[in-house]
Amino acid sequence: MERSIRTWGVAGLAVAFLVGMTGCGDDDGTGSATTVARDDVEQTVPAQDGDEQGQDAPDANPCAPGESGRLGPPADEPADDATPVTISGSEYEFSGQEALSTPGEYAITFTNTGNELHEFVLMRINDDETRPVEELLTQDNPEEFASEVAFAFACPGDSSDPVGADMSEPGRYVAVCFIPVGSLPSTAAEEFGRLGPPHAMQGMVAEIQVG
Ligand SMILES: [Cu+2]
Repeated sequence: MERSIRTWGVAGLAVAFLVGMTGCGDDDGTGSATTVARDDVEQTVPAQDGDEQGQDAPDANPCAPGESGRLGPPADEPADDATPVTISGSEYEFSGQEALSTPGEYAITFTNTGNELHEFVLMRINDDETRPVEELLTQDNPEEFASEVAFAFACPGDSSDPVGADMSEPGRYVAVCFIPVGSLPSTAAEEFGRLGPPHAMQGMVAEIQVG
């Protein structure tokens, strides 16, 4: 599957969240949500420009009362014979990802058991990439060493629709959450650009060896 990588790397981590949010703002979600290519992201939100990030805040908090509870483009439908798996996210860790260690097609339901907003970004790391995940997280060129496999998002106490994840190719996969620390359903949209570091920096990242 060819999909743009939302973002990667410390400098642009919060951008992943903001890009997704912008795509599902105050419209009705009829196909206008898009995945923004890295170059576009960098143009929109210059790295090292923290004072300016507030101006790129999303139109709406997806978990505020009356909002959709959804983030980003519609999920890829799972294959009919995909194995259902539930992954949980909370502050600040994933659980249940061991169920993904066998090569195959999965239908992943992401459940948020925490108090903050959480996302499940699943990437496959290229076979020729040997650096540890901790080091890869500091890079800002993820398209050169990884590709996106699946994306899901859930508000506190809620679950995503099942999303298809083709993990039939053995290798190193990584699940990561880029949502900034302090993201609550009550957080005003304009505050998202001024919140803490991404959850990944607090440990919400899990390497999954498949095969
Ligand atoms: Cu998170």
